[in-house]
Amino acid sequence: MNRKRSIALYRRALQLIPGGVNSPVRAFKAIGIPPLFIDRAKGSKIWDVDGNAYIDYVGSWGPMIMGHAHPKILTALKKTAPKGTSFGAPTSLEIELANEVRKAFPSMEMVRMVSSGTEAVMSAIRVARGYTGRDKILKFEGCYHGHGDSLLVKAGSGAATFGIPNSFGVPEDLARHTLTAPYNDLERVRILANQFPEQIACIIVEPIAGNMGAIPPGKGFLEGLRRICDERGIVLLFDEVITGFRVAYGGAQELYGIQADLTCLGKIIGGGLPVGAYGGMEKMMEKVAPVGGVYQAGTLSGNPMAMAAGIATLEILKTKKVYKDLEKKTVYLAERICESADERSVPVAVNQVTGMLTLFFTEGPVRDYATAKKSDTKRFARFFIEMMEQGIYLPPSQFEAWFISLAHTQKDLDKTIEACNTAFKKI
Ligand code: KE4
Repeated sequence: MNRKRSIALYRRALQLIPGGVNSPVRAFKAIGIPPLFIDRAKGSKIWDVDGNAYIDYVGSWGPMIMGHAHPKILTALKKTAPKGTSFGAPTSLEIELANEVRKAFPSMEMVRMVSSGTEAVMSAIRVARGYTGRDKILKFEGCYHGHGDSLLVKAGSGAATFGIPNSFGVPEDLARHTLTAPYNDLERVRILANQFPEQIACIIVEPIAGNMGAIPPGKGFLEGLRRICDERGIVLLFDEVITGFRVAYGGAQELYGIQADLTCLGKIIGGGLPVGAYGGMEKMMEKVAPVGGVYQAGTLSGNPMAMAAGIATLEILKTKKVYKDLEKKTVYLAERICESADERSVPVAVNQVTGMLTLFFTEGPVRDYATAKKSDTKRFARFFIEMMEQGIYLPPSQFEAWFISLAHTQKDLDKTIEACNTAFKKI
């Protein structure tokens, strides 16, 4: 495929933007080739600036569950834009979207709109700390919750329980307040909760991990976290920025029947425009300014264009059939990929939950970051390039989830499988 224009644009971008991209994963660093520059998208397809078409499984990293340039979203934006794009004042649209979110997530008794998942998580953690008066938080290795300082922390070496920064610019004194445990390891959570009694403000978890590749919670994991939090007055914070409206209309909370105390959302609720949201029990959310003393603000929070796109998106998603359709497509793709790999004796593990999946280049099972990291990332890179050459656009990292949309057709899925058959033979 000719990608001359992408390469030329990349060279130009490198002179103006760090790494030529506005978010690191877009740079294709894990693949080792220049990134594609995208011109347009429609439905399940995306076109690069050289006119090459691809079936898209990135979906803007989750938001485009209804497919790109959905007519209902475009209509909503065309109706809203002429009235003005931002007022810095409340509008009825914010009430409408908050109400829809609360109907989908009954645990979110009150909701605050922000402009990204990172902002939602940063704010929710501040609420948990303000509500409990405690400083520590506990997160899981391999889970990503945006780039807030307290979350850019990894497990200390050896037996060290305190977190250490995994980014320059994060103060050690702050990182120390972040404890980490392996995903699906309830025993470790219990040990840390006992080691730091009444010091942990919240446990934050991706109820289905998407940022080490897709990894569902093990049996009893979420229930165990709920119990530990109830016993110790710790806030249970579900980061549903990916899973919210993705795995079910009510996210992982609906799928597994577990309520969080605070929930973070993003991606899908903006329909492709910048939106994040956090919310939860009224007794916690009433701590948020201007009612309470936990400060949080945002110039473009509740932006009318973003609200309109979000409302239109949830309108499309709120029918039960949507998730049955998504589940069928996801299972079909996951099963065919496994068959294809088996026929060509390529060791893989495929994890899938409605609307999202990850193909790991390792025997598996993949149930946490340690097992995910056993994947052959060089083989993944070769697979990615082979699939791209055949018109399939995958997330450019082994440790991300593929996103299926309502717009992916049976033909798209079968073309993807044919491409896998060829790619598995060549890598
Ligand atoms: P944003 O600030 O990127 O809107 O959301 C941060 C975030 C929070 N929580 C979860 C579970 C997330 O997955 C994310 C962001 N996801 C990544 C991809 N896995 C966004 C892609 C990127 O960083 O460019």
